[in-house]
Formats: sequence, structure tokens, C-alpha cells
Amino acid sequence: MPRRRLSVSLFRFLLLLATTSTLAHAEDAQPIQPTLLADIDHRPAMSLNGPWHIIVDPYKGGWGAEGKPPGAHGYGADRQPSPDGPLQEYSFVASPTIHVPGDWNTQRPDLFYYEGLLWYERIFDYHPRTHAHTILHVGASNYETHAFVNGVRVCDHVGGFTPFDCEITSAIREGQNSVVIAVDNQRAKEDVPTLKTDWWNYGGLTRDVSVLDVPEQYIDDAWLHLNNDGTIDGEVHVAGEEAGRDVTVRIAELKIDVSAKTDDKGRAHFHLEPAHLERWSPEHPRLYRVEYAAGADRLQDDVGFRTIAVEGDRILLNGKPIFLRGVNIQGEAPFRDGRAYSDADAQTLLGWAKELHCNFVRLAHYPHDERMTRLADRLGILVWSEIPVYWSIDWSNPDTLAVARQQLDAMIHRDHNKASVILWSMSNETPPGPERTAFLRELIAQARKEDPTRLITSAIVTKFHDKTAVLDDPIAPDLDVLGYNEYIGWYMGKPEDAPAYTWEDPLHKPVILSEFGAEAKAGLHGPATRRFTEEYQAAVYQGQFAMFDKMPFLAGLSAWLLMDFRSPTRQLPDIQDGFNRKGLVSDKGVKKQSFSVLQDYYARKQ
Ligand code: GCB
Repeated sequence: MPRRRLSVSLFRFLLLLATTSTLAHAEDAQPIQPTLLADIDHRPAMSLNGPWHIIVDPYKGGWGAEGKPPGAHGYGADRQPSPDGPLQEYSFVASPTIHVPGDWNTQRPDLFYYEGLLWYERIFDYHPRTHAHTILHVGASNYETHAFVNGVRVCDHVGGFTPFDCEITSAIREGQNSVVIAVDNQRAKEDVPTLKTDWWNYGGLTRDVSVLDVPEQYIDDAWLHLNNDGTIDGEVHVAGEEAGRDVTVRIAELKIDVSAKTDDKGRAHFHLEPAHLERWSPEHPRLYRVEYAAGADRLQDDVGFRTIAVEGDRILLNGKPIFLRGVNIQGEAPFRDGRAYSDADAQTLLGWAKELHCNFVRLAHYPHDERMTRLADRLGILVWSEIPVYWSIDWSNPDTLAVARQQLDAMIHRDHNKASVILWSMSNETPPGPERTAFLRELIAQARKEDPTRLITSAIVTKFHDKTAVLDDPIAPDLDVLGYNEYIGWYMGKPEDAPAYTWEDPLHKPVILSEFGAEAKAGLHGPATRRFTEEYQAAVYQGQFAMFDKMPFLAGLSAWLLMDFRSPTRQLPDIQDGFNRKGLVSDKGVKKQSFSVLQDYYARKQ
């Protein structure tokens, strides 16, 4: 039986039944599927960020004799050893701590290359409300995760970049509580992503962890979107699937205060007709405070209203063509090592994008911290958001498809209320073949069903015949916007060759060159013909610009990429040292020549 099989199969079962959340028992060997709350970052919560005890467990002994799951008699039980009691060969309280959020690799030198199981533990005081659900929220945990509260297994999750919420109502106690979270980042063929990626497999609780109460009936999804005619449609889902519950949407600034009743699936539908709406755009990122109410539950969100569509080879924002001036970003922290997780990280990364005159970012290659999409909403930056269906994954494995679907579902659920997000990307550089194409079609169908208001894309490897780009990937007709990655001047040819290349748009769809660029070590100077110098990288950009200017159908660009990032496949000593150096900014935050080269180009494109 494949390692992740139980979790994934249960997810498919849940999808079929279209059920929501669960609460399970520690003895139950079946996976306990977490739920997903709406706008968790806008609900009052008690943060569990800070130091957590850890036990590194390469031999997976912490699962105890019964194995995982349930494993409730292993480390999940969080017992204290006693000299006069039974033999016990672990103690969280006596073990070292690391900081949550944060990957483990960059917090301790001996964990830098560690891939495997690691146990986190923390004791916390809590006073749960009565008539409430208590929820343990995890912003992201890479990759396979099992959580225990007071020895009770409360949920299982697979996937390293999407949030999940574990119901802990029957496990939590008044006063002191223990939480243990087992995280295993061992890579596996059937996982998403799979064995090989051009980024570091950072392990651990990489985003915020918190505990909160929600009322008995609570809103677990709420989103509104603007129609072309200026009306707004929306849906609020109340967990529990109870029909006839009153749900209210208020937008005071638009004088909107309307109620609707839930149907037998717990959904309330809204159709709003605001009189004077200011549309959200990069030039005017107007957000309105929206208040949702259902019974005792109240939720606030800051929502922008805009439309996004395609017409021939153009992308239309609010009905008008827009050219996307973009840059790719990996989810790594500026000015320190490891995964990004803080407000300051998001502000620096998106601040640099603004400085480049970008109106668009591609958040590669997995859903980033929600701070990024929240801030993009506030700064007026359009976003391409992607799931880690990257290179060659296990296309014919139904469990792999199920886990990709679950990640797509969670990405959409978390961010479909954000005006900044315009593109859902299904994949990056996947090799064409019937199984790959069938797999992506399943994802596309799901994304269209879950969110018919946004555009669907994928980043495709460009195929060349001599100096002509051949845009014939069989998935292209299924997409709204075509993302093409190309590295003329780096993996092929010379920087100055680029303008000699011919591009066509046979499908007459919007084309974004979703990756282009070259490596340079910050501070390494020399002739523009010498690889890895800042001059060479700048020459690649100049060659690209000359080529872009001969592509009238081009709808947008996203340069590869904003900042150098760790990759185990980049091993050139004194130059790469374990980093992909295609950043416009080094991993230490130093801007390379190409930063101002791209900045000038985008200034001209404004
Ligand atoms: C690509 C990949 C990206 C790599 C990049 C590179 O085509 O999509 O993940 O990091 O090229 O630098 O080679």
C-alpha cells in the first residue's frame, strides 16, 4: 500500500459525498480529514507560534508499536517519564526547541539536509467557550502531518503548502493542554510535488499555528465576485449543512445589508446591486469591509471587486486590456535563510515587485503564505497562484490525482475571495503525454467548477524547431491563458540570439512568457559574454526585450525570478553554492544589475 494512500483515498470519498468536516477517534485507523475555515486570518485566535519542543525521529519509533496512524500510544500521547514508572524513552519537555513558524532545516545545522519524521510539542493554556467548536489551525506543514491534542489524534493531512483546520472540540480541556504534531517531509514518487524539484524540500510547521473557537454554526466559506454588469454575486457556506439559517452580508460603504437563507447544503446565495462601486485595480486597489453573519458567527473580510476575462489574445481587467508586467517569486525569506512566513517577508518581496513597476506576480510553484495574497490585494498586484504539479509526477496514480485535487481545492477555498488572484495555475513544465493531459484536464474541470470567475493557466515548456517556437502542447486548448517558459540565452543559444526567434499564437489566446532569465552571482562582474556575471544576466534580459517587442500578441511577462533561492541541484562552488542564482536580487537582498534593467523596461511598458 503506498505511503499516503489512506489519507488520499478518504479525501476522494469525502469529495464524492461532498461532506465537510469530521471529528474522529484516536483508535480509528482511518485518516481524519481536516476542515478549512473561511478567512482564518480575520478571526480572533490564540497564536501557538513560538518555541516548540522537537524530537527528530528518522527511524519513526515515535509511532510506537501500533504504527501510524493511530499511534496514540507513541509520542502523540506526550507522557512525562518518571523514574519509578514504566520505561519511557522520550521526553518532550527535556528536548530542545525550534521556532514555529519556520522550517527545521535552517534552524539547526544538523537538520539542514534532514528529510523524514520530526515531532513537535507544545503545552498551552486554553479556555474553550461552551457551545463552540475549537479548532487547531495550521497555515502549512510540509508534508505529511498528524496532530494530537491531549493524546487524542485530531487530524491527518498531506501536502506542504495549503492550510488546514483540525476540529479539537472533544480533545481540548479547560486549562493546560498538550499538542503534538508529527511532520514527515520524506519525498515520495506519488506525492505532489514528487521526488525532484528545483527548490529545497523545507520540512516542518512552516506557517502560523493557532487555536480558536467558532460558534456551533459557523461560516466556513464566504466569497463575493463582481459581474460584468456591475452586480455582485456571492455565496456563504455555513458548516453543518442546515437549511433555513439566516445569513447576512453587510457592506456599509455601499449601503448593502441583505439576508438570505441557507439551502439544504448550508449555502446562502446573494445577488447585490451596489449603486456606486469603485472597482479594484492595480492603480486603485480599493477594498471594502464586508461583514458576514450567520447565527452567532461573525466574520469580516476586506474585499476588492473587479472582473477578469479574456477576449482573443487580450486579458481584460474590468473590461479593459491589461499587459501583465510580472516577476516570479519563490516562497523563501529575504534577508534570512528558509521559508517566508512573516508580514515583513511579504512586504519586502512584494515591495521589490512594486519597485520593478510590476502589476503582476507569479507565486511559483505552490500556494504561498496567505500574507502574500492579502498584501497583493492591498498593494494592487495581480497574482498567478499555482499548485505543485511540477515536472513529472505520477500521472496514472489515482492517489496522486486525489492529492493534487485536494491541494487545488484548498488553494481556491483560501483565496477565492481575493481580488488580486486572477489566475489559477494547474501545473509547471509537465511533459505532454496522454496520462499527463488527462490528469490536468481533471484539475481544470475541478477549478472551473469551484471557481468559474477566474482564468485557468499552466506554465508550459516551449518547444522550438530551429528558431521557431512551436506552441502545440495538447493541454493549451483547455486553458484560458497560455504560460510559456523559455530560457533563450541561458539553456539554449546566446543572449543576443533572442530577437531572431519567431513566435506565433496559433490559438489566438493570451500568451504570458511565464519564465525567462539567466543566473548571475551578485557582485560578479565581467564581460557580457561570461556566464554568471551580472553583465551576462543583463544581456539576456536585453535580448529578451528585443524579442518581446516583436510579439504583438503577448499579454504578459513574468521574469524568472525576483530572488535567488535554495536548490539542491545547483552545486557550482563559489557561484551557486546550493542556490539557483536567477534572482534579480541575491538571497542576501543585494540587487543585481538586471533589477534596474527590468525596472526600466517595465517603466516603459506602463
Ligand atoms: C524552470 C522551472 C523553474 C526552475 C527554472 C530554472 O523552467 O520552471 O522551477 O527553477 O526553470 O532556473 O531552471
